Amino acid sequence: MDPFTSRKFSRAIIRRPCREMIHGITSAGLGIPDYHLALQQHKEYERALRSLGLEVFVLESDYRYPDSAFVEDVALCTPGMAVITAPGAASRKGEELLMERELGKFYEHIERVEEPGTLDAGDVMMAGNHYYIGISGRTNHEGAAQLIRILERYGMSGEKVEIGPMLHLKTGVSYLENETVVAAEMMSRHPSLSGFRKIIVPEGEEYAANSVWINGAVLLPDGFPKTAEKVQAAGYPVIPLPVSEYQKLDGGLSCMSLRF
Ligand code: CIR
Repeated sequence: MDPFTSRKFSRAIIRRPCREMIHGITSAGLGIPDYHLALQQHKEYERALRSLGLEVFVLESDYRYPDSAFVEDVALCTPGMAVITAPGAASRKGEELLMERELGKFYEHIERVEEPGTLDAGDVMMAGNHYYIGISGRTNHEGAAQLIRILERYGMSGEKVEIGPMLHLKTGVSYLENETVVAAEMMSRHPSLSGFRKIIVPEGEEYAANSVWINGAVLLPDGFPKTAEKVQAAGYPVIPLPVSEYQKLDGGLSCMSLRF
């Protein structure tokens, strides 16, 4: 397959936030999320996925895991197999087992990253058959090396990307297919990303570097007009979505779903 062949997603998995989300991990300093507003925003997110033709599977909230609405971190969905991750934050360990059960309904082949490897899939950016894997506070070298070995067994490839103090790789860069990324200034200069056309997020709008390409359109967080304009000018229809309550927990749009 051409490494830059655009894929088409037909399904998504999301998990409703739980009331305990107010105890989720955060460094944002934006205050405590409003659970009811978060639920509304989640439903809007779900509607947007459906409007793009996806069949959406909505998992029940799980009070044991305050961060469990951020489903993207606990699994990586590739076209031929899924990888269950080994979450890098202690309070999130166990979320991946819940997701393994769900993905077993869709995937014949399921692989696992195992400790001492740790990996949050928020650190994994898929570009065709090649995967960029951020080395972060959540994803260690061992976890990334395991993932690369798994990908290679299935005819794909991966490389490690040092990301510095950011939470996850995709906090600062998202792949919009067509050899294009939207990236925060700092990430846009990263040597690993030199081959991509770049849409650089203006200063003050860094949060919008986490966006989601779905079947030609781009979901962007609401309230970042300059980025929206740039993404639109690059030829993508943009769907702005309010996700303020997730931002308060360091979560971006991409973390809120698994698309496959
Ligand atoms: C966490 O710290 O794990 C959650 N509060 C936010 C996770 C966001 N996930 C992501 O960026 N992929």
